[in-house]
Amino acid sequence: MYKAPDGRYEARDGMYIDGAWRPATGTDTITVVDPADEQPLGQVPAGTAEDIDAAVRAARTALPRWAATPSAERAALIGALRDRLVARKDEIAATVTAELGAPLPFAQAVHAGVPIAVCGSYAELAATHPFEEKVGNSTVYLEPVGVVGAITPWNYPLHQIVNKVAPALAAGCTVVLKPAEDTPLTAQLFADAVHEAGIPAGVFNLVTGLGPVAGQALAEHEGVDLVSFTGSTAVGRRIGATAGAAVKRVALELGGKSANVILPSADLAKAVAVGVANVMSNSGQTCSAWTRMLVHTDRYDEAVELATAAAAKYGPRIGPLVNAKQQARVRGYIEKGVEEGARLVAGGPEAPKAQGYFVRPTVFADVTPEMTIAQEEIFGPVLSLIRYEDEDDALRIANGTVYGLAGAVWAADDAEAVAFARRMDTGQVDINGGGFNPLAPFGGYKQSGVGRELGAHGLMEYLQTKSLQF
Ligand code: TXE
Repeated sequence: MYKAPDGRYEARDGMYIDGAWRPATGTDTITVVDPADEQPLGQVPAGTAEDIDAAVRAARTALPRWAATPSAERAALIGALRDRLVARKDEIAATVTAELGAPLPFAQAVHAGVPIAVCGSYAELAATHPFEEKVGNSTVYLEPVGVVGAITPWNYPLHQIVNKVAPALAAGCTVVLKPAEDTPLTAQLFADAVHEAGIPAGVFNLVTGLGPVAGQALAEHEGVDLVSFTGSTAVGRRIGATAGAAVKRVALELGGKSANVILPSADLAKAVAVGVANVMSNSGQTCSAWTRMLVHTDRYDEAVELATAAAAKYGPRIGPLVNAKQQARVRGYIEKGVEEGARLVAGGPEAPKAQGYFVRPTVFADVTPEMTIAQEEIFGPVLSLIRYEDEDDALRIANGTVYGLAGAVWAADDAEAVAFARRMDTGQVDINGGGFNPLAPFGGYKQSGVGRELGAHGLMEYLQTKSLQF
């Protein structure tokens, strides 16, 4: 009935709680589907509030000992976890390819490679970060916040888990993870890697399940001290409100509508090529994607031509979207763009294949800043080219959405691009192409969220301060 494993992780029928796989308390299951051909891959249990409660209790019991474990020992265990992920790299890539639909080379390089680098960075940070500092006549201790409830989405299954779990463990927190229902196999594989690394029982716990059931139970549980959520703005708002009412810490990584600003002095061909690749990568399912390309009016037509040609070349290499709901949503946005008067120059709303949740790589020209496709997160392979008259106009457009997660600026020299980037209301900007840095803080201004992930700033999310005066 299920597709053959083909190197990927096979679904497990259980929850990883208190250091062992245990049967779920309920009988409901979630069927995991390959979005490239709509074939079922297996079933995982749909957790209940009872499963969440058991996991939170295990995490609370494990907390005092883990918090008191010397940071060098915690660092060694996070390093061992990284080594287990390295050993299972091909299996991770095959699993993400199966349940998310990502092309295998991309899954190997990005979906497996980047979280391994992030996990390694936290093994190092746990060993080197000062958890104690002197300020005048005080000693300030950085102590773990406590039990973390981590709720993750499907778009980068392993990144989203490692970005939360690695800094939490480095800080001395214990964790209950509720991963996305579309990609639970990667999460189960991760739980096995935690176990193989020898991380003590109860420090990391996994409950698979539905958002409104298991996710909500975790977000509302009074035994959780910090909720770290990545996902939609609608759910993030609710989780933020619940955490606020309970006066508990919260980290929210939500949507984006990032601007790729090409200043008149830039190398246009390079900026457009990298910009198109950025939006099409992961089939557009990236919260930090540069979905709005801002081009000076004098070079606009040339940019449209370049982007159209680049998108046309993309077709065969792009994977499907994660599920039928996302496919319908993205196609709806493409229809909306046409209705509102944007000019379709590549792709379109028609599905390119009868089977699988594919969407065509799509480029819109003549997009104005107030159109729906220029304001709302589409989460698919859809690029909007917007024209600007001068730098102030470009800045007004770049800052003219409710979001502020990422972005890019291109200019003849870095200093010119930096001057512009400093005026953008956004958390991360690539200058003339930039390049991923696992130590650079990532997170949003405005409605893109609260808090930061990655590097020392990501670690701080899981720490609280205690100062002793002498
Ligand atoms: O997100 P959800 P969906 C955006 C993107 C996408 C849209 C919808 O625009 O098109 O969100 O995606 C859990 N209490 N992003 O519907 O529902 C859920 O089980 C507690 C941006 O998949 O927010 C999953 O684990 N938890 C984004 C997680 O929340 C709940 C990545 C995310 O799912 C819950 C993904 C509840 N009531 C989508 N309801 C990014 N920022 O990277 C759901 N969940």
